[in-house]
Amino acid sequence: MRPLSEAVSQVQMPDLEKVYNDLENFARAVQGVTGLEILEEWRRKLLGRKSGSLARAMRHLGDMDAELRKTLGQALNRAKPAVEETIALKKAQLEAYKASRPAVDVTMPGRQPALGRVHPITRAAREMIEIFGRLGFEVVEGPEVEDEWHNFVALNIPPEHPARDPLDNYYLDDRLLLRTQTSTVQIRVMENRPPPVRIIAPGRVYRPETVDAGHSNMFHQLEGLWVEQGVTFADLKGVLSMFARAFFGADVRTRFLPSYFPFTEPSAEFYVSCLLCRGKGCPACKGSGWMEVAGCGMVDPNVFEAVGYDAEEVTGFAFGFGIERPAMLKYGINDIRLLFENDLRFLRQF
Ligand code: 2NL
Repeated sequence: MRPLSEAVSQVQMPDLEKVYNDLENFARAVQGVTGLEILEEWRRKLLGRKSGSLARAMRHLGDMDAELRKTLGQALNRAKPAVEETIALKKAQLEAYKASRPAVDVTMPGRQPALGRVHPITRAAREMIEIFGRLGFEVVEGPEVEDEWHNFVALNIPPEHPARDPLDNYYLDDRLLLRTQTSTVQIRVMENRPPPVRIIAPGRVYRPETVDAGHSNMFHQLEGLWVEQGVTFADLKGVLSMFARAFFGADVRTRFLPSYFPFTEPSAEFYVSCLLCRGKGCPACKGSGWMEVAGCGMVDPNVFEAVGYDAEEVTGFAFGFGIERPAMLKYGINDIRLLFENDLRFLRQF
């Protein structure tokens, strides 16, 4: 720095105040420079060919008398290499630091990972699975693209049955369709292992429905099947009643009304006391105090025959819950479409 301050003292001329100030400021600031870009700015400011302060000062020399020109010229000529040397030293220093600095600062606090959530349908399904698990039911899964045998024929749904109408199903070609219930999975299990079976089949099912607040053309079902020697309708009532108390609350009431399904005989609809009005009657239960949550019944002997089980040897019951409606009632969701739009503002609430 000595040659620079010497130079600075020698260019101290009133009409060349700027170069003096710039050089002095540079001399003061250079130790504290932390970036190559700032150093480059200084270089341009002082040494730039056209508008650097040294070059500007030089251009004044011609206007001065000989002696002043000589003194000043010498001072400016000495200042130039002094500035260059100082910049070069600082540059080397900054580059050395940059090269030696570790690439990762291990002392920096970590980034908070964005945690996802469990979708309300998944949450409801898991709760249902957990409860049936305690009752000894095993979870099975199967394909969503099915053939007519597993979706209809084996379930005792004959070719003329309205459920097979092409307008009520998503057929992919004349053989395959998207399954309309998860019974297909239970048929596959019975085809592949001998009784007893005690299984539940949760999963997506598809029906061409007009979508509104209460209907979706894709929804979730959880079907159950218990086949064993001596299983009765009383077992069915016991299992579904225990499930309802565990899932909806200990004080929920239950009832079974006669119904019809091609794959069960006898068949019933399973109701729980309305979860919103606790049975008093409200718009959600259409004033009845009851909500239907499942269909059920004793497995039809024709189904056993289709899968190769001996209907004289075993009996069984089956049931089918939708997952959306119980989930919506439990978590206070009033439009089924919210469940499938994947709007984070909705999903973050669970
Ligand atoms: C409903 C009706 C039900 C079944 C599903 C079933 C499965 C086999 C054999 C016999 Cl492998 N039945 N499943 C039985 C009765 C009703 O679901 O309305 N679900 C929402």
